[in-house]
Amino acid sequence: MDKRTFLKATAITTAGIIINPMVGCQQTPDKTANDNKNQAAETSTGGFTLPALAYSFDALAPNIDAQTMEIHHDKHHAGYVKKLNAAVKGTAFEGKTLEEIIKSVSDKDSDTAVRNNGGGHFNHSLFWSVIGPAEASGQPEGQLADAINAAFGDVDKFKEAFSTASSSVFGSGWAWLCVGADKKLFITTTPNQDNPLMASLVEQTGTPILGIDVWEHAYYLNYQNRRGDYISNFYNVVDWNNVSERFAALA
Ligand code: MN3
Repeated sequence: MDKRTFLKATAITTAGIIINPMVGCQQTPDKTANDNKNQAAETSTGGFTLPALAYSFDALAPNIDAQTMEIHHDKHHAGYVKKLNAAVKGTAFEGKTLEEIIKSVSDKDSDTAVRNNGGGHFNHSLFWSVIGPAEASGQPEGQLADAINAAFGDVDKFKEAFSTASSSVFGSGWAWLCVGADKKLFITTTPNQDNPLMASLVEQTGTPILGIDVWEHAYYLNYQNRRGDYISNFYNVVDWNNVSERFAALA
């Protein structure tokens, strides 16, 4: 499928959710102001939808292959969205925004489905928007570059620390670059589909501005057991403009 066909095919799923994960997300050509309005209405009634990718499935190859992108987005992420909609029905979460849900889930058994699928929807929405074609990847600049230098020494040292954190996740989970309440950057990891905004579940609460999915489904088709290679190639497709916008929005 070429890019044009892809965009057309996915336009009907365009979500443009109006919370953090999509800040600065590139819009597809088919996107209209009306989509935003519809999404706001849907979000307020718990009708969460799968956000379209701003690039084609093969746009990140060879760093992330097309088949992985397609299955990851169309099957895994779509599954979280569907199950989240079912899970919130008739609960106190119904009618809340995704961010409100993420911030308020607890470790109670009754929250498990919302925690896993709400986290899955939030985390993947963020993930698709902080990655993109390698040729547009860029480097951290401006305020974000200053904050990275202050927190980690320099960009290479940040990457080293982020890679170490990503590699250390046992089983399925995520590594994150977060902004804390003090506006300083820190790196953390979460198991499964937990997120650093889940204040009652994590040791250090923060707003993620970059995340890497280290579930095997994110890399296994191309990299098999070589998680380390997937992590090193991830930096080739980080959309630093998006990450910088996220940081600037919080500063
Ligand atoms: Mn995933």
